[in-house]
Amino acid sequence: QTVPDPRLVCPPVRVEDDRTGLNIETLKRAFLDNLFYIQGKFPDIATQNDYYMALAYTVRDRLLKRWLKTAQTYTEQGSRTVCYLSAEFLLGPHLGKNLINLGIYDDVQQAMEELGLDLETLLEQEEEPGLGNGGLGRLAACYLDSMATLEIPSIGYGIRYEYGIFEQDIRDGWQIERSDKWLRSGYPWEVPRPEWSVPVKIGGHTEQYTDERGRFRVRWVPHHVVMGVPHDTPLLGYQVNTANTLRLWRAEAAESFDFDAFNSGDYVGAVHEKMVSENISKVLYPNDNISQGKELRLLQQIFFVSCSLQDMIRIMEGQKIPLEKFHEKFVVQMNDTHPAIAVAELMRLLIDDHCMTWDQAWGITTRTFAYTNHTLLPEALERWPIALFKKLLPRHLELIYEINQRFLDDVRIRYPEQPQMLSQMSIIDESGERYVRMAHLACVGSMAINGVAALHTELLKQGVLHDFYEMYPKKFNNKTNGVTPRRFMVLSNPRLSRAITERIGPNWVKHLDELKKLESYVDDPNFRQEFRQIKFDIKQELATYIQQNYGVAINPNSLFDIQAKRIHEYKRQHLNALYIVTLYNRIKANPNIEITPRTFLFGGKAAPGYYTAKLIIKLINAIGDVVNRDPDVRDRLKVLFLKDYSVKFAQRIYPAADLSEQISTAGKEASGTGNMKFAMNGALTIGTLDGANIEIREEVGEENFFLFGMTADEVYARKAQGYNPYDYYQSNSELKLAIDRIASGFFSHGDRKLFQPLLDTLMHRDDYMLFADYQAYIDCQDYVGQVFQDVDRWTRMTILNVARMGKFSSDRAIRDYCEDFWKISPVPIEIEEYSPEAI
Ligand code: CBF
Repeated sequence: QTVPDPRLVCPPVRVEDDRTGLNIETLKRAFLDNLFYIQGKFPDIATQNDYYMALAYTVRDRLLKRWLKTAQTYTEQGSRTVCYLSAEFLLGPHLGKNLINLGIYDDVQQAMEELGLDLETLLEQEEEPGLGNGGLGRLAACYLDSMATLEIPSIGYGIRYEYGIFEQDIRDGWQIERSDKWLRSGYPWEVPRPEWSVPVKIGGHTEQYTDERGRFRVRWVPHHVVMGVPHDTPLLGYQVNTANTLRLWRAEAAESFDFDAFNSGDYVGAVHEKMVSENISKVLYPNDNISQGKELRLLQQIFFVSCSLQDMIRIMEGQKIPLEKFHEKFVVQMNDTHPAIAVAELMRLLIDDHCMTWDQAWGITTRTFAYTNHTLLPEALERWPIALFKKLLPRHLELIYEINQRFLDDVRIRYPEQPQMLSQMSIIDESGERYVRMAHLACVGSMAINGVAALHTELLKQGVLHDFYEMYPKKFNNKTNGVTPRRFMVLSNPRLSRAITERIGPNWVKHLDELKKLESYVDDPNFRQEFRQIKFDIKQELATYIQQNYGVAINPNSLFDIQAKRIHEYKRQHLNALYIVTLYNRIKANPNIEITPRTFLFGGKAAPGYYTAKLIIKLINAIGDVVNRDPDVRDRLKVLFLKDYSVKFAQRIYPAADLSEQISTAGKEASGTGNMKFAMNGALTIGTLDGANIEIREEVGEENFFLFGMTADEVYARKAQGYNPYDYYQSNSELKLAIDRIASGFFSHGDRKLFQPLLDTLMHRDDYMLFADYQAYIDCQDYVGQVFQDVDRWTRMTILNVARMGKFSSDRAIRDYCEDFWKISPVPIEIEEYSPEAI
């Protein structure tokens, strides 16, 4: 062991100065300092964005001490670490969350006020890193928050897309996409680490050779090499000193300039390779639950996976841990199959670069990885054409063939009389054009496989992954999703959070089960009154926002019925639309009919190439245009599509909802997490027995949940019987009227063709069985309307929903992962002067 040069040993972290101090005066001084020295502005010419940046740097400074101390502690202790590999992290804005987690939200608000600034306005300035599509990416972000809060050593690894999820605009009712330039005004939360860049090989061919010790080896001669440059973001836990790392990779050309081409006059050619390489991290694929099979996407996957695994090896080398202990040092969680190439890449690194034998490498690999499946939808299951694999990843293909051959030998032994099992389970799909099945690779290479809600895991075991379940039953387990209450309650709904803390104390923020204590306040008139008032005020704020931004007046006393999520046929936004048309038809037939006033709000993005989803957006807007201005409706119904749904906007929407629409066809939504966020904020759910809805209903009580529709088993049975949606259309007069009104061009300025593709699909195929569930949904919605009129009953139901949501904290989910198969315990980080305060 060499003794470090004393001049190079870091001094202990200093306490309470302008970069670390948390009192109001210090915060103000630090803020003005950053405005001057980082933004280069005097206060009188600074923009709101300058102020936001100065504040962000002030907060970042306070994270850095904790972050460096965390890294130092993990290094010293050689801590076992979770590496969460995800192609998406939908982080949402950092500033507010960091203020909450540092426990300085109110002080910073006051500091800003004393400087004549409004914290809310500054928070609004932040461009969120939209590096994900929806539930899967947001789940990854919630899990990183929980891991830091629970003091679990972890690194999130992903891609630093230059353009995240597109910005959505609505023009003439249609979705328009605009590129998301989230980095345009600067991103203060990250620290680039070019010194830890790593090379990633692409293309080329392999060669066999014998090394100096006479061993048979394979060498991969790539067509070219791309560099991955890490950009780190510290992620602080809630009122702890732990700040873990999110490490996102940016692609860079290995050589920025081809001098030969330049010198021979080919100026454009000289930067060609640079452009091609940098394209890898240029843009997030905007598809949720759809795999398009594009070459660039496969490049993105190998790029971030290879960078991340090489980084883990570098960390081990730095900590002088022998590589044989890789699986003891790291557990690598694969967020869906997007990182599943990691199984082959780790084998390659261990065998080709680190001279391990096959058996040694396979032993390590299969004790390192775990795989979370997030969907049953066939169109989302990833498979890559062999030809593409061979072109981009020739060495990986060889390794996959070898993994497959050995795996199929096991299958043969296990099922000697069932040769069909070989083709069914093979990692290579040979039924037509040959493909690599990524889910099969993930299952074979992992020690644990989980679904994300109880039903989903059961359906995986019975369906898509049934053969693997039979072969490896012990690998399978369920981990119902959860969400972080710090962002989705404390930050997004401060008034409700304060009201809760006043009753039951502050511990619920870290131990969400404690919300149970609220049950004893369910009959307390003061609490009920305050609970109602909070909801009303938030609805009124949203109404003002809508008036200002959409020019539509909505009634804050009406029932706010909200469906906010990606637009997808299986999520059935169009079933919701059919109810709106049904209500409208009833009003037209009898303008004096008694109905509960409702405001229907929708939000969500459609994949740019998903025509039907875009047509559903158009339909909602078209219905809104007519309903919102029909005098017969007399403001009893309002329909609005709120554009550019994002994490920031979601935080505003959840607290304003009375009713949360979770109406997917049973068996299609793996879990859902919006369902949890709405319910935590006191919305009641109308939903099917799908995904985590089932568990939410179990927790909150069936009398506090509006259930309708077929079960997953009934869906399969109805399909097997031969489902004919047209029969429903003909036999249900309200359904027929609704469809006919849309078909007549009533909502489309007389254009009968516009919605015909959507209606034809419904009437003749209806893959997602809207018609079969229509009547149950209508009846249930009518019942919701009645219950809403009974204010006491409704309030009671909403309080009980909040009180019983403890299970759905991402802290619970992370604890389950830790105990079950990550086998990781907390590593507390000591920083002397920090004393956590209650919120
Ligand atoms: O598990 C997180 C979420 O992932 C999805 O969004 C996905 O992209 N596969 C699912 O559709 C959700 O049901 C699930 O909650």
